[in-house]
Amino acid sequence: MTDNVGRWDVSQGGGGMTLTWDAMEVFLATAHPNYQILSGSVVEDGYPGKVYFDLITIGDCTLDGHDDIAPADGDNDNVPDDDDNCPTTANPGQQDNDNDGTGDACDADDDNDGVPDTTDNCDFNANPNQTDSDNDGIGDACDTQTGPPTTANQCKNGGWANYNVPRSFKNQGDCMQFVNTGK
Ligand SMILES: [Ca+2]
Ligand SMILES: [Ca+2]
Ligand SMILES: [Ca+2]
Ligand SMILES: [Ca+2]
Repeated sequence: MTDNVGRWDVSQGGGGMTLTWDAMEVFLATAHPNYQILSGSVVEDGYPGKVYFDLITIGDCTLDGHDDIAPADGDNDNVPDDDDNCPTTANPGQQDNDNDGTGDACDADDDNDGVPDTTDNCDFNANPNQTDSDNDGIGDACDTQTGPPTTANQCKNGGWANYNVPRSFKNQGDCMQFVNTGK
């Protein structure tokens, strides 16, 4: 991770430093040997005896004011707690199917349909009615293969349209014909 740092007061390095990029590198490398300086530039802020260093990019740290503070990351997934949609569950990808701000890894209802993931027959497709026309445990909303119908009732009330296995049906009669004849 890299973080852009707006200002870094180098007067604390002993004051009166030579105002060169090389000197800045030496100062930062001494004060923070674990940090890799990726790029930067020197600016003069106009205060006598003080020099500020603008727009430093430093690897693997955040510099906050005059202190280096690594952001808290309770689950060690490299997403700081403040930005993490599951701060106590490692989820580096931060996937959030329903965009409710709670990551899939810690969201008990990933599609916000009111049916908890533990019982939802389509936990990434909102289907509060849980309709499962072919009773295979996969809801119609996410079932790529629904069928075949086995009873006439399954064809009625528009049910025929739910099926695509072994084929789609043109209408209720077509569906009932399949139930009765297998064709
Ligand atoms: Ca984290
Ligand atoms: Ca979510
Ligand atoms: Ca759900
Ligand atoms: Ca199904």
